This record gives sequence, structure tokens and C-alpha cells, in this order.
Amino acid sequence: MKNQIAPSMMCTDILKLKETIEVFEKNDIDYLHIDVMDGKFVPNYCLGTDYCKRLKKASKIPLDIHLMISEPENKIHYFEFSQGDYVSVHSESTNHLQRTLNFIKAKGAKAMVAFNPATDIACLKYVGDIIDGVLIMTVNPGYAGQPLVESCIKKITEVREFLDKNGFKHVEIEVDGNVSFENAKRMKQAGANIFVAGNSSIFRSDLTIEEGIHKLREAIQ
Ligand code: S6P
Ligand code: MG
Repeated sequence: MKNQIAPSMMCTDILKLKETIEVFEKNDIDYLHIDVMDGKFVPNYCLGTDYCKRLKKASKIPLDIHLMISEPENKIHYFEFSQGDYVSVHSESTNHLQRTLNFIKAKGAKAMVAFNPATDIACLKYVGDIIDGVLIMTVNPGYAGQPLVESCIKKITEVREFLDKNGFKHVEIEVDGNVSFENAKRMKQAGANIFVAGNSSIFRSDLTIEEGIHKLREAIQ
């Protein structure tokens, strides 16, 4: 499975957004990871519909919209996404997981189910046939720059094994939260192939974004 990098847009310097996107394009970045937070499903507020719309116009890099919102089935139609984009929905955020994933697929985009660190993965049995990806949160969602929840490394292995054994080998695994160079290596070994890059890798004060991308690529080779 192809290793891919999805920079977390909430970690970018908003005043340097244009230059940052140019660096991503020059370095063949795979997705722009957009954290959408509603202050309810998670304590924080972050990015939204207009931001997604503007980025879609500004760059050809596909979006990876991470919905951390309550009842996404009632709000997802406000977002613009299409073929090539990923949209992830938290299993804990809705009573209508399958319906919401189907809505994403009907738009031609790729659907992901997301799990908080303490959430069981049992629903994969019922949505495995719809999804293109599983997003494993390796920190509790809401903030960047948090420490890794160690038990989530084992969860990556469990998810990969479940998918492979049940006819869903094509389903990708994205990891999000403290994907440092060291952790990325372990996450890759456990079965992840899409890596959300934030403050622990490409947005660090001791490296340029480009240097961070190169170092992360080396780590997940
Ligand atoms: C957290 C959010 C993430 C963060 C990312 C930041 O709620 O979903 O996408 O932006 O984890 O990366 P880091 O390296 O600072 O943990
Ligand atoms: Mg995220």
C-alpha cells in the first residue's frame, strides 16, 4: 500500500498559507488534512466549510476532511468535496454512521470511519464494505501537540488484521496524532499507510517544512 502524507492544516501559520501550499505541491504531498471541530464533539473549535472551499480552489492536492462534529449527518451537506477527496466521520459522533458514509460515497469521494483512542472497532464488521479508509486517532481529538496514546499502536495492528482477514485488504489506515518521526516508523510497521503530519514532524521550529517532509518520508519508507 502506498505511503502517503497528509499535513495537518490546523498546524500551519495562517499568514504563510500560500507559501506553505507551494512547498506541499513541490514535495508531492498527498492530502491536505483539515480538522473540523464544532466545540461539542470535541472541546475546541477549528476550520470549517469556507476554509475547505478556499483550499479546494487554491490547490490540486486532494482534501482529507476530518469531521470532529456532532451529528455530521445533519451538517455534511454544507461541505464541498468530490472525487479524490477523503472525508472521515467519527463512529462516536453519529447514530447514522452507515448513512453518513454512504452520503460521502454518493458524492464520489472516499469515506473513512474514525475512532477515538478508547473506541472499539467493532462497527468495522458492518461498514467495512463501504469505507475506503479507517482513521485511527492516536491522541484524543481536539488539539495538536499532544502525547501519543500508546495503546493505539496495538489498535493499528488489530484494525489491519481485521481488514485483511475479512476481505477489506484495499482499505487504508490513516493515523492522526503525534506522528513523530519515531512514532511514524512504529505506526507504519503496525500497518498504517497515511500519516497526518503536524507539530511533531513537519511543523517544528528546528526544521523547515521541507526538511520535515523529507525526514518523515525516510521514517515511513
Ligand atoms: C487533533 C487533530 C489532528 C492534529 C494533529 C496534529 O484533534 O485531529 O489532526 O491536528 O494531530 O499533529 P501533532 O503532531 O501536533 O499531534
Ligand atoms: Mg485530524
